[in-house]
Amino acid sequence: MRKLTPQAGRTRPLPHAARQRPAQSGLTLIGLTIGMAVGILVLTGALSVYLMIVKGARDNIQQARLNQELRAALEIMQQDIRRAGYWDFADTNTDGDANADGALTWSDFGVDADGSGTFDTNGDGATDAQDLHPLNNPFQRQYGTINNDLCIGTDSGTGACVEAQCTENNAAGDCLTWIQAGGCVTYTYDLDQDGRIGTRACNPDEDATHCPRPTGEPFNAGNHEPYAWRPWYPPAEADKTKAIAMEMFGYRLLRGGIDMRVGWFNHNDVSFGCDSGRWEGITSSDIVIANLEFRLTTLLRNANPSKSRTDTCATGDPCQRIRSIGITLTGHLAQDDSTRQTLSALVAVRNDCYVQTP
Ligand SMILES: [Ca+2]
Ligand SMILES: [Ca+2]
Ligand SMILES: [Ca+2]
Ligand SMILES: [Ca+2]
Repeated sequence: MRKLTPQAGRTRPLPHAARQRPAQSGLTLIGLTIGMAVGILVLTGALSVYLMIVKGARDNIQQARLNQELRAALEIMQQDIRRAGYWDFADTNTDGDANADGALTWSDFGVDADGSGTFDTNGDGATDAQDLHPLNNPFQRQYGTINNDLCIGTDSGTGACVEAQCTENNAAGDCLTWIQAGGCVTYTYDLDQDGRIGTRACNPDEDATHCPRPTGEPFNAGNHEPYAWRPWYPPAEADKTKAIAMEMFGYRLLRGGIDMRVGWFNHNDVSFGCDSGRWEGITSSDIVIANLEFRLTTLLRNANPSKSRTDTCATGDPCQRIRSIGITLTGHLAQDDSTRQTLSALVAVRNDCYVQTP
């Protein structure tokens, strides 16, 4: 074993220049660069994760917002459309017994100076018990071009609905079930339960200035039944031409939004359809409605108790129309087409329509 001499452990004398500078410690440039690169990588990763979380949260909020908007619109339409054809002919809120004899009869609807035709739902020129019969429900009848019954794609010029497609026939080959589909629906119901289409008649002594009224068919009875209305003006309007008739409703898709029909355009506007009247939007401009479809299914059943339900309705048979409407709604956020959502609902229309076969 070699023994270390004291000389072997002794440090060598440093060169002159090194002896002049104090010894330095720290990172080399390469180490520093690598460190920074690793740091940047870690930071970038963390930032992108953070951004992903933020974007995910924002997307969730927007999806929820869209879902909420679509659901609200669907709910409004569902609740309202199921009332289509409601008529308070039995006076359920007991405000119609005008002569206070304890019963609602045609005489409570008043009689003309000539004694007839004031309340004439079946259009036979006489006011009698027939006019309060469910078969003559004015909210399910068509008077002239005014179609009060539930109708898809209503033509305001004729009151016609879109063409129907038969999906089921009976043994005799007559149609039992048919479907009508479109982006607009109209209907009426007795919102104020006064038995008439409209919200209460004007007093007979009120002139047209205070109670503006349309003059065309079927309104030329001059604010007489089954149509009756008080003028109503939007709060900010003093203009009488802004009168709005109530109880004639509808929904339609127009320019990416859903419109609700709120009445006539003015008192000269006597039409009722998808392309006339005054409408207001019920969806916000933050969302776009790409599609709205109403799909009306009608089941026709013979209501003559001595016949089978699926028998063809012969002359004199009362025929029952049982209706339901499927509503399908597709929308997306106005600034983001990729957020698309579709919702649908089925509405059972509560008031069946009865038709006496001619
Ligand atoms: Ca009533
Ligand atoms: Ca009475
Ligand atoms: Ca009559
Ligand atoms: Ca009414």
